[in-house]
Amino acid sequence: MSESTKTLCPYCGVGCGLEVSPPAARGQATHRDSQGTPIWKVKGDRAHPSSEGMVCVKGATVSESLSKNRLKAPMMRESLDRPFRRVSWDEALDAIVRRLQTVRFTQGPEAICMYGSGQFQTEDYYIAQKLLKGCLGTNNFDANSRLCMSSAVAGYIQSFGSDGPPPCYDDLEKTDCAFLIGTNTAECHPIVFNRLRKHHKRNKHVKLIVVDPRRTSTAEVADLHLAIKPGTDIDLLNGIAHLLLKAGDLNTLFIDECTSGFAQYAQILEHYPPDAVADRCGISIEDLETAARYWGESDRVLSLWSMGMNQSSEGTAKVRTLINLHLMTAQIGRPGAGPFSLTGQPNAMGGREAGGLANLLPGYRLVKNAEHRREIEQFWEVPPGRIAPEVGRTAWEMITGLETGEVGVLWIAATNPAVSMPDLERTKAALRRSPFTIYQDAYYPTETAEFAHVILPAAQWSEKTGVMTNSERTVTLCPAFRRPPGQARPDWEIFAEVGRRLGFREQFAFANSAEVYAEFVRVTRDRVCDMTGISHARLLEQGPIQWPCPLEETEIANPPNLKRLYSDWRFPTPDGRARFAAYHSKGLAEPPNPDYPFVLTTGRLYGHWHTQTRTGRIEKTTKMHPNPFIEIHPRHATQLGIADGEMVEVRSRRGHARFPAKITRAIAPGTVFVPMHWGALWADNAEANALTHPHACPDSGQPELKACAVALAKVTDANQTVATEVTLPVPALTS
Ligand SMILES: Nc1nc2c(c(=O)[nH]1)N[C@H]1C(S)=C(S)[C@@H](COP(=O)(O)OP(=O)(O)OC[C@H]3O[C@@H](n4cnc5c(=O)[nH]c(N)nc54)[C@H](O)[C@@H]3O)O[C@H]1N2
Ligand SMILES: Nc1nc2c(c(=O)[nH]1)N[C@H]1C(S)=C(S)[C@@H](COP(=O)(O)OP(=O)(O)OC[C@H]3O[C@@H](n4cnc5c(=O)[nH]c(N)nc54)[C@H](O)[C@@H]3O)O[C@H]1N2
Ligand code: SF4
Ligand SMILES: [Mo]
Repeated sequence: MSESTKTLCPYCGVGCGLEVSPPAARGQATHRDSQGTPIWKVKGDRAHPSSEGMVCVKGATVSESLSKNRLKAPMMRESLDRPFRRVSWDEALDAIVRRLQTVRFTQGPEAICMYGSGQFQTEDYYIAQKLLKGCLGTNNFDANSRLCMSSAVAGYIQSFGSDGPPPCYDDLEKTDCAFLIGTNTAECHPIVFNRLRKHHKRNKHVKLIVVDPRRTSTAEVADLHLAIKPGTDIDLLNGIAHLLLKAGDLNTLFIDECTSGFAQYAQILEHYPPDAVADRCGISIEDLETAARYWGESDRVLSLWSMGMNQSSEGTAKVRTLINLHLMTAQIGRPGAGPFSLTGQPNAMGGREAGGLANLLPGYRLVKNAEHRREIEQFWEVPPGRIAPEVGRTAWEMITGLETGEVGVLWIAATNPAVSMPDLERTKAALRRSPFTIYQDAYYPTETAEFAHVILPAAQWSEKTGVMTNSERTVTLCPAFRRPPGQARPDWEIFAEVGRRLGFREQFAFANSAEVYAEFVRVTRDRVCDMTGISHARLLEQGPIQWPCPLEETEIANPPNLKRLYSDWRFPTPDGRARFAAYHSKGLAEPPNPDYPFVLTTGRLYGHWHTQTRTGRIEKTTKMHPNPFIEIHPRHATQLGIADGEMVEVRSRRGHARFPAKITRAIAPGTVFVPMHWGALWADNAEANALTHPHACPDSGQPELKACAVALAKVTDANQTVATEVTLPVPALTS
């Protein structure tokens, strides 16, 4: 392998194209990681349509993480208090199959759960759906996207009749007004931000509005920063709509011909006059009016959102309320306009296509729809009625199912719930009670390994071939260009092998991932996400392809322009109309009170990725963000007698943690911020999720990871507590 390989960055949902080349061309110096292993060179792929050669620090340094602390062989133990012993694949798979069969025939298939990830490739996702939903007959497959994108999915489905972000990245350079709400785009979707920022700088008329309780690096460059109180997004959005309505800034033709439910929505808006809204949001009336004016006066409005909207006990309502604004002004289906949810993970989009949540089936279908179940049963050649009619357990319901004993097997793959789930003490206690946990990851140790009975080594990006879809629906092939370490295997191969051992031979007779993908795209025919024109071979030959891409379009000379969804203003609802939603704001699930007077919000930093399994092993990114911290407004720091860098004890109703204070005016008074990246392996007692609660949106099941009530105190010698000690059994891993 001496040629360079074109692939996709395996971090965020921007989905930048990368070009990687082997550690050293003949006669050149070899780059090595800190453990002395030669590393692959990475640069941006100029030919990739989404990123045009740009990359951020995470993409640029990814190859340094690929060889360190890798899991190389399966391991097993009888109970969590025993050490792991190295076992063969055969022995591990036998134990898994035996346990699956026992649980299936004693407790029923609904006692089997898999918790997967937006870091799967589409092939991994698809095979997992076929195994759980089609063969075993349980919809208990959920992914970490439940904590991430599920409110966007529910919002799109309810408003438009289908999932699928309508805009594309070209719209970043075509818009007159970018409305960024609940997204720190500069740090979390840096290349999307670069494209938007260039356009904003070059064109003086272009407005950039940022809605975020923190003055993030995204907010720094905005024309208007609305530092709303956490959880007041619906107030703000309804308040903007109220003003648009009053000013007559609507598109009545679009409302009449292409939507339903406007009258009810207009009624709700009466309750959102500017003075009341400004007061509830904690912003000035003037700023609110400016936002409405920017929106109303712009020909093309593009909204971008992410976790500040989705991770909420009213996440779906927030998303739909934002979509309302687009519907009343017909800001959709045309260049530079539309509601654009930025996906978090590299392939959360592919997961949605493949049906990778407990309420979904492949090809943007729904478990609750009998016709959809029948179509998939026929496609998979399983008996009618095999796919359960009930929605499966969400990620959090898997945890509560462990508490009640209803879950007999929990299979976790490509996610680290012992850091990323809400209410960590409760999560860990439930994991400790699990009768049988399979954990399939690329690295060892991770925090979740402590809770596993069987550990399976996964080949990761760079070691397996598969596809991923980014936020703008562009599908990129990620070919294997390195060998997996030790005995690690691609996730889909592990699932397929278990399927065959369970007796489903025909269903899992795939020779390679190209065959898996070929089967998958057939199930998307005539759906909104039609990908029948895409194959591994075409991706390899032509480069990335955006969907919809029906096979027929690839065979005609001038295919229609499908860059944006709904450019004909017809929507995939029964009457072809998009639906307004009339929601009142409910506010936070756990509002502050005198005992817990602060709202804690949590989120991300530019250089780190989630639970640090990769970025914690890269010199540059760890230097960038060496320590956890808590952002506190100077006013409260003074009240509490806390100086910059001093330790602060933070308590919620569920747990406690401690962080050095970072005193800054970038955080609104009354709110504090902690990054999510430090689990038990990377710092003592600095887990954001020790504090958060699991209360979730009733429509999407997405927990409110963005807000909980906390109390703060300065750590003095007198109240020093002993830091939590974590000891993971670490057997020798090299063969
Ligand atoms: N560097 C980096 N980039 C990443 C990731 C990473 O780990 N590191 N992860 C990826 C993933 S999976 C995801 S999901 C995305 C997340 O991308 P983002 O959603 O942009 O990131 P977060 O920091 O989680 O949260 C965004 C902002 O929401 C604000 N916020 C909190 N509460 C509210 C509220 O009530 N209303 C509003 N309007 N805003 C609020 C926070 O202050 C925060 O600045 O990032 C992706 N990109
Ligand atoms: N407080 C708080 N909590 C949050 C959030 C927040 O904003 N605040 N955000 C939530 C969101 S949006 C997300 S997406 C989650 C993310 O949370 P997690 O999913 O727990 O985070 P990661 O660190 O990305 O974990 C991915 C794991 O998959 C492994 N892996 C990588 N590639 C592969 C592969 O190909 N196969 C296998 N089997 N394993 C692989 C990595 O080694 C790593 O252990 O966190 C959620 N939790
Ligand atoms: S913006 Fe996202 S996809 Fe692009 S290089 Fe950075 S982490 Fe990778
Ligand atoms: Mo995410």
